[in-house]
Amino acid sequence: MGFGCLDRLAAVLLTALAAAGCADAAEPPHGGYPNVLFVFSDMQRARSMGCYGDANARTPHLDTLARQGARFDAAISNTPVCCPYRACLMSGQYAHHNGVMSNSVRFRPTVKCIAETFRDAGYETGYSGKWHISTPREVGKELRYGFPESGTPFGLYRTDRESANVTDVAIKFIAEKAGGEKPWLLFVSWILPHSPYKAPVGYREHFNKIAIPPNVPDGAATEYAQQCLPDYYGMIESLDDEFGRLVAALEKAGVLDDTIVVFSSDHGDMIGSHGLKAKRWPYGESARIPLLIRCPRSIRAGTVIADPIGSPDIYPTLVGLAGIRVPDGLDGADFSPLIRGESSKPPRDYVYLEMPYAYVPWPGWRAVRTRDLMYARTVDKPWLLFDLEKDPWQMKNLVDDPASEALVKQMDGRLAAIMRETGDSWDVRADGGDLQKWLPGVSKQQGQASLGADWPGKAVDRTADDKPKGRKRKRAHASDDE
Ligand SMILES: [Ca+2]
Repeated sequence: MGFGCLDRLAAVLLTALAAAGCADAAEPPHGGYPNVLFVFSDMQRARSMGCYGDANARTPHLDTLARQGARFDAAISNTPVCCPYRACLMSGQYAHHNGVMSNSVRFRPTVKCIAETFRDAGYETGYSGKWHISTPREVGKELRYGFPESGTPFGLYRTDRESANVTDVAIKFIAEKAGGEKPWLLFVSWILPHSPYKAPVGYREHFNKIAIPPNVPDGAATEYAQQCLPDYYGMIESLDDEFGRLVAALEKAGVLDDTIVVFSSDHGDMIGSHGLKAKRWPYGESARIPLLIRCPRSIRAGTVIADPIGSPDIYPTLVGLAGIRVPDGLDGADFSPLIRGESSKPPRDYVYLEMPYAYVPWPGWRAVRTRDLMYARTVDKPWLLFDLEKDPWQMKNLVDDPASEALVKQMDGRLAAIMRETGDSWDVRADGGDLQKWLPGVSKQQGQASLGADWPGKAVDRTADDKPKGRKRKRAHASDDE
């Protein structure tokens, strides 16, 4: 029996007792349906916060959230770049099922989206901040799939990096809904700590002494990390302050303990690790994200979950935590029994990652992340295998190690089976968006990827015959890689 069931039963009993003059008004509101506040940043890797063991970070509010709730140590962005993550989050579907396999590709979910499910269960919904799927450029107007069609539009993304504006909208929503008849679902989407690396005034100065991660090679990569990281951590500290304001608003409204509070991010950022920049890589700095969930009515404080969980799992898990029936047809799984401690076994013991367009030769890379291993391949060959228990910084690639030959073969077979089961293939294609920018050899590849390290796309000599056929070349929409 979950949060919703228990609390609704308690609510019914307490309401009956109250009617008989036997109880005060301490019952859970809304028949036991909790509010849901989902807060996420942009480009924040898991190892960027105190609660994830990063001594560089100053994140007291988020560390408190982790202490009071559940911390996921292997939360993975399945397709670690902006629009694909958001499409997975909204639909609970893999990129090759919802259509968004790169940025600015049209969102085509074939299921009810998360806000539609909550709305149809009686929730009010709200969204503040960066949206970035189904934008006016793609479909003529901004489609919100169950969220009200208002809020900070994507158009402000280029100019409005003021997290406080996004927080203010959310605080207003929380205050307005306090004491209302319906529970609510609110998403808060900050753009920081996305590049350009520029912390709000007064924050960079807190990070003059930064420990550079051991997987950043000497030379250009280290210089790049030294230059970027103080601002990166400064932006994250500023978000922590904003997060503190949200928690204070919940307390002021008297709904903190009646609200499932989540913090996460859409993907990480390499910032020099392995000699690379940006995201779209399967490495931990790019694909591993923070995921914290506080819900004192059903989640024990200090819960730590080592099992991998992916972006499409968030939707069914939040629905499950709220006590609403999970819709059919989602790729994601409901982890709520695991989080509540009702089950010791995760609903799935791996996360499947797919990146059809970026850096490596068309059609990209695929990967599988288990609790202890990360394995990735390109269409041509096995690429990366890391033993995460022994090698958390992913510095010893075992893929060509003769002693790991059997393990490589086993993981490769497993990845091929997952691809078949999920209906993915190396021939999956999407039209439009920014896809052409990610062909090996074009300026996007050259400008964003490498700080001198070898990477699979670098040495590829593409001929005209290799290029995807049947697609009209056109100017891509995005001017940056969000
Ligand atoms: Ca992003």
